[in-house]
Amino acid sequence: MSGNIAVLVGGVGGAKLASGLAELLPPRQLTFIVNTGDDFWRLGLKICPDLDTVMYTLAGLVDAEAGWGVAGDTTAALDSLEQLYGLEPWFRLGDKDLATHLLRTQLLRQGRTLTEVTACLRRRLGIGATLLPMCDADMPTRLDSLEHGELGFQEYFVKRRWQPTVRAIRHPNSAGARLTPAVNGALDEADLVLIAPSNPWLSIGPILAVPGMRRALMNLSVPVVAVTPIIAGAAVKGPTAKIMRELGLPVSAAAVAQYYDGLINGFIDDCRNEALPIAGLRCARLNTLMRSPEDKIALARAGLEWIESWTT
Ligand code: FO1
Repeated sequence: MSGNIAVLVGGVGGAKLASGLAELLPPRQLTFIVNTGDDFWRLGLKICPDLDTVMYTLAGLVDAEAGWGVAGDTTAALDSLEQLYGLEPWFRLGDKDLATHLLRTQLLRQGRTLTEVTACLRRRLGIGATLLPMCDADMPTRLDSLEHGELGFQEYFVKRRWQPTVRAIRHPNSAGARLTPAVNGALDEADLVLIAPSNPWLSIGPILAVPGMRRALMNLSVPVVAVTPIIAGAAVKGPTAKIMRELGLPVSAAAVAQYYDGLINGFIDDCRNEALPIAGLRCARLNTLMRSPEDKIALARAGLEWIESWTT
């Protein structure tokens, strides 16, 4: 695939496809537009989980088992906070991971934007692909739960292990967010936009909620293709299927394609799902279950070849 590819991506699932693409394509062709709705301040540090998952994955540093944090990390600082000061360590910050949060927080406090800070971090890690936060403003995802009312993302996802029943997902600060020149430029220069198999409602939804993002995508004249996060009626990992049920949706790839309706003109479904007859939507049926580095590369290659088959 020649040309520039912009990828909308959230956490763990999306990072797998990101690494497959990065193995396949020259880094200058790749721009990842990453969800920052999971971001929050912890111990005075700005934590950006999805940016860090993609960054650590592309740098070969990620704890592949967990899908986040740094492989082989220790928790001496966190253990001291608990043992010396009684701090409940519900959010596990590793010692090596802390280096990222310390430097990012310092650079932000110097007045740099999250876009500038992210560029600095990924360059120092030797990552050639471009990594962009979906916006520079804080735009935290909030969830209305049946049992506990409104929850912050990490309280829902980590502290309460995504068990609360989700009634609605909100982005209360979206009015203060704007498309950055970097995101606008990446979309303008894209020859293809991919929506990675991240949680559509929790990870891609916040990106689409940035004012102007949907319009920018709809104005593109290049393919916009989503990859299913649902395989055989279930999510590979995390609360996607549970949230779909709680939002009253069928747990199906078709419901995901419907969520992206109007934004996408192609859909990469999984070969294990039953056929996905959606009028006007080109659909491929590939192995989207990425259990090994080879699977990630194979999906990236097969997906790009399929897209090329109807665009050149
Ligand atoms: N996820 C967990 O389930 N437990 C944790 O303690 C945890 C800590 C953590 C620290 C830094 C970071 O970048 C991510 C971390 N995550 C943790 C993952 C994170 O909550 C999720 O990856 C995203 O927010 C959802 O995609």
